Amino acid sequence: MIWNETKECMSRDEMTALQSKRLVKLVDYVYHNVEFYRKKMQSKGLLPSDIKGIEDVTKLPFTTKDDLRDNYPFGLFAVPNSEIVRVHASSGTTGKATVVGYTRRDLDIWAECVARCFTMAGISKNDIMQIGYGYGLFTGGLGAHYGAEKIGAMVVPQSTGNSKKLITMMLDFGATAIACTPSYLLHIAEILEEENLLDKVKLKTAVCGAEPWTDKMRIELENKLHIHAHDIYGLSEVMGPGVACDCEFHKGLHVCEDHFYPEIINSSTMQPEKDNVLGELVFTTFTKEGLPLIRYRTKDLTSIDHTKCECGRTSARIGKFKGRVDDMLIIRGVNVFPSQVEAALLEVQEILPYYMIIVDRVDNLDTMEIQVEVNEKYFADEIKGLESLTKKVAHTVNQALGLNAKIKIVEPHTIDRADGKAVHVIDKRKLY
Ligand code: DLL
Repeated sequence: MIWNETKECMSRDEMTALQSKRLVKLVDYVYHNVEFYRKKMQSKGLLPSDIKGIEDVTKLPFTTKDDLRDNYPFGLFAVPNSEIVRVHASSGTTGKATVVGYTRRDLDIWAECVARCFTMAGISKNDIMQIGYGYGLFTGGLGAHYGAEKIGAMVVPQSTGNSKKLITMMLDFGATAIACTPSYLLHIAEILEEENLLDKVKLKTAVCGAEPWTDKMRIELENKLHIHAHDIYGLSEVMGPGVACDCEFHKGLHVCEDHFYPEIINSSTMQPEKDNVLGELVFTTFTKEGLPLIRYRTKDLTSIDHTKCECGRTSARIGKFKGRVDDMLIIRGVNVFPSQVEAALLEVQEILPYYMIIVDRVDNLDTMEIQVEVNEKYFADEIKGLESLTKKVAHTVNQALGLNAKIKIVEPHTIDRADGKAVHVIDKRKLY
């Protein structure tokens, strides 16, 4: 069985009719079950009956990550906690997590969407699939896992952090498919090459996402490992992986449009953009019960194309991502906001709030160095204590971000004072 190909191959008119029906139902649902949306709609003088079809979506208010944070942890849930069977979380702009909740039906739909993406990438029940995304609060591991199980693949829940074991099992089990971040797969490919193991690999397909990557990087991975590599997109607020994926033609990522309505807006005017014009991607979730979202601003920059794809699918396609509207960095698949780093640094009294985050990619793995100024008082008489201060800062940053960073303590007044908007990040990776 091909997962929901029938739905994906609906004509545009049929899709629009389904989306209209689902939007009307969704608006009624959130109005009656989420105080936040009821108030937002009331403040715009909107009633559910004002939304008659998908063409009315632009009348609805936007939702942002800040809204989720302000309603931390469960304030935007539309069902009682007893109906939520799982939560995930990702970083918020100030260090407070963004918590997302799923009902049993949400999890079923999520698995179906991921199964659809993996099927699009050519994966089937005959595959042995390693899941190399982190399992835990991050949606990557468990999200990919249940999608792969749904299509009946033999799933190896590898998670991240032990490349050696992953490679051993890849070879011993004869793994034919893998899901992980593209940079992690490049890292794995590099090790395989160094150890002369490339010809022992049975891998045929990789489904990579959670971070931006270029077509050039895809082709490099494909050539090195002799595989087909596909791009999978998603975000925890909307669901997790499986919101969109590219087919064998790699001409954009097909959106699971019957569940997630994509819009591209101009983030200055907040008005919708036409097809093929770059703007901010916005999603409305049609079928989510636990955390339904109306016009969620992803901050991801891309464009949309509603024409039929060469593969025959009629679903809207979003282009490869061109960056973000905000300053979020994605480092080894982990979302990092400079403000989180700043908040962590401010906890250490010996240092000053002047810092620079330098991100690079070494051996295909992201690295992060944080240069931070030490307080003059400590610098003068505590040079010998710098090592322990470095450790202290590293620990504080690790606790806040869940990531290791190299800390470099520098003398007072080393870091440039900004004339205008402070620059806190130097990103040396060539991702876009
Ligand atoms: O990264 C979900 C995911 C897991 C997607 C595994 C794909 C595979 P978050 O941690 O909430 O969720 O981060 C979401 O990551 O807004 C994008 O900026 C970025 N992102 C995700 N997939 C892609 C991709 C997961 N294929 C944020 N290309 C999003 C570019 C991506 N950026």
